[in-house]
Amino acid sequence: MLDINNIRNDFPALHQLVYKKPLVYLDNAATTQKPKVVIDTLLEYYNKQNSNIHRGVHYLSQQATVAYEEARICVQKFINAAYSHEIIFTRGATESINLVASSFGKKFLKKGDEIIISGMEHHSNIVPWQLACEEKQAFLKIIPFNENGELIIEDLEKLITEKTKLVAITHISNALGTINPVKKIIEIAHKHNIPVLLDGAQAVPHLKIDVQELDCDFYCFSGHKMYAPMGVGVLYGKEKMLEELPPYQGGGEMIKNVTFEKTTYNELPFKFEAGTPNVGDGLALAAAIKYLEDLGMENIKLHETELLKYATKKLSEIKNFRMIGTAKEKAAVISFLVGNIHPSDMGIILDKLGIAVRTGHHCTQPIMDFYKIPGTVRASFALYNTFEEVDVLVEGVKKAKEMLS
Ligand code: C6P
Repeated sequence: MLDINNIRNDFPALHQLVYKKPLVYLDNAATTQKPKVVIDTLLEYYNKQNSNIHRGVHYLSQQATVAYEEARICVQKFINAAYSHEIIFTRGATESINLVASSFGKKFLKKGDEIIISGMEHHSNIVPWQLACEEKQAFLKIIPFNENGELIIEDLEKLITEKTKLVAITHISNALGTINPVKKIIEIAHKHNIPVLLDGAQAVPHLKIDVQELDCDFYCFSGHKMYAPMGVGVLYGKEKMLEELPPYQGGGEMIKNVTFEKTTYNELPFKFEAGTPNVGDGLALAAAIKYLEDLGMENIKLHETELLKYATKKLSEIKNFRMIGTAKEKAAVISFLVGNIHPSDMGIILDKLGIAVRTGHHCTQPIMDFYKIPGTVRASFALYNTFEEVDVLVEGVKKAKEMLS
C-alpha cells in the first residue's frame, strides 16, 4: 500500500492555503501537480546541462544528448515499446494526434474514405481528423455510447467498410472516466487490417500501459497529466507505420541531406522531430516516469480505485446528485450535477472552500449534447489524494447545494 502522507511531502504545491483554506486539488485530469524530483530535474538541467543536442561537439551538448536519448529509452520501457525509435517526443497528446492525422491523412486518405472515432472523444481526437477529412473529402464515422457512458462496440463491426482507413479512440474518457475496451476494439479493427490510434492522455497516469500487448498502432499522451512538466508529450508508433508516414514538419534535425532540388529525410525518430527539442522537459518526463515506477502503477491503481469507490458512495448519498458517467470500468474521475445547479456556480463555491475542480464541457461538447446538459462539475483524483479530501469535497458540495438551492 502507498503511504499517501509521505507521498504528499514530495509535492510542494499541495501544501498551500487558498483563501486561507488548505488546498484540495481535484483537477488532476486537467493537469497533475509535480513532485520535487521532477522540478529538481528541470532546475538541474537549466543550471548545469543546458545546451542544444545532437549536433554539438562540445561536452555539454554531448552530455545533454546522452541524457535526452536515455529519457527516450525510459519512455520506451515504461510503455513497453519494442524500440526506442518508436518514441517520438512532441508537445503533448494534442500534437501527437495532429501529427498522425496530418501525415496519415496525406499518405493514405482518399476521397470517400472513412475514419472511425467514438462519441466520447476529447476535441483533440475529433478536430484533427475533421481537418484531415476536409482536405481529402473523407468522412468521420462515430461509435455511439450508452447512458452509462459505455461504448456500444457491437456497432464498430457495422461501421467498418472497405473504405475505413483508421480507428482513433480514447483509452479513458476525460469527461466520463470510462475505461474503454481498447484491446477488443483493436482486435476488431485489425481483423479488417485497419490501424488503431489510442488517445492515452488520461490513461497513462492511472494504468500500466503495454503497447505491444495492446497491439495498438499509435499511442498518444501528455507529460503534464502524469506528473511531468507541460510542453512535452509522446507519440508512440509501430516502426512499420512510422516508416511509412511522411514528415509532419520540416526543419533542422529531421533531414539527412538538403539541396534546393531535393531533400532526404532523417531516420526514426528524428524524421518527426523537426527543430530544437524540449530537452529539459524530456528529462523531467523521465524523472516523472521513474517516480511512478518506484511507487508502482499497480499500487497507484489500487489507491485510486478505492478513492473512486469511496467518493462515489459518499457523493451519491447527496439528494439530487446525478453522476454523469457510470460505466462498469472507470478511472478515478467523477463528473456530476446536483439538481438544477449550474456547474460553474458549484465550481465557484467549491473554489472558495479551497477545492479545485473543473467545470464546463471539458473539451467534449458531443458528450454534453448527448446528455443534453451544459456541462458538469468534474472531480478527478491522483495518487496523492486522500479520503479526507473526499470528505472535504462532499461537505463542500452539500454546502454549495444549500447556498444555491
Ligand atoms: N484534457 C482535461 O481537463 P493536451 O492538451 O494535449 O495535453 O491533452 C489533450 C487531451 C487529449 N485527450 C484527452 C482524453 C484529454 O483529456 C486531453 C486533455 C484536459 O480533461 C484539458 S481539456
